[in-house]
Amino acid sequence: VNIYQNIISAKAANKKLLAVLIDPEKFEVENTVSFFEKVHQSIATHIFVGGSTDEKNQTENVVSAIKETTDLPVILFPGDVSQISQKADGILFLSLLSGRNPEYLIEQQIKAASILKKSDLDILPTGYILIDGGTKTATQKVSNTTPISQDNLKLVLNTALAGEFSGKKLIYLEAGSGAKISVNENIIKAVSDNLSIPLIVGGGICSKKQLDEAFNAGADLVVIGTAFEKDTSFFNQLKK
Ligand code: 1GP
Repeated sequence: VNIYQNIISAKAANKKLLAVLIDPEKFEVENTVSFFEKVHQSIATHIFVGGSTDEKNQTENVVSAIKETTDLPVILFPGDVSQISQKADGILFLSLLSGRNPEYLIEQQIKAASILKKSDLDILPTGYILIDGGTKTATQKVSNTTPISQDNLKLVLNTALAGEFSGKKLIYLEAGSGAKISVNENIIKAVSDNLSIPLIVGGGICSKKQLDEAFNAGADLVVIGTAFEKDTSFFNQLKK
């Protein structure tokens, strides 16, 4: 299965995609089966695994448990090079384009290159754009970069376009995990109207209404983590 081709086909068919984000530091592996029973009854189409940090190196264990439990594509969303598991299906190869920290623009990517060259992971070059979500998120702290204000639509748009022109295959607008304010609909619409590659949106989305708003504004794939971590009954509102 080619993960990117599936995303492109879904976009062409206007089929919206939902990724459940699993943070290896917080996920309890013993709950994998019951968690995925709920995932499978929902409209979720992808599983993302990652976090800003993974201090106990749980990624490998968590990915193994997930792969034993689901046929949904499992895509790494790594905070750094230590979070690469060969057991996943693909990886968001992220460049933090909103920041000016070379570590997350190119250094981590160079450190990952030889590992990825030997792997079978589908590599998805992704322009990652951190937007101010109203609170200092882990992404902001760990990357030591400043997010773009939601008022600076022009900068968000130009950053996304620069990503596309540099050859990124996806653009990810990120308000940060647990953001108070998710990426606003005007930004999603403007970026989506101007991009020809698929648009991922995440951070602070915790209701069906917000999910639909993000989709209607033009997000092709929405990522939700915290809302499922807090209460798995949220899956009941997202039944197929
Ligand atoms: C964070 O975009 C993802 O990287 C999801 O954010 O945890 O707030 O859903 P939440």
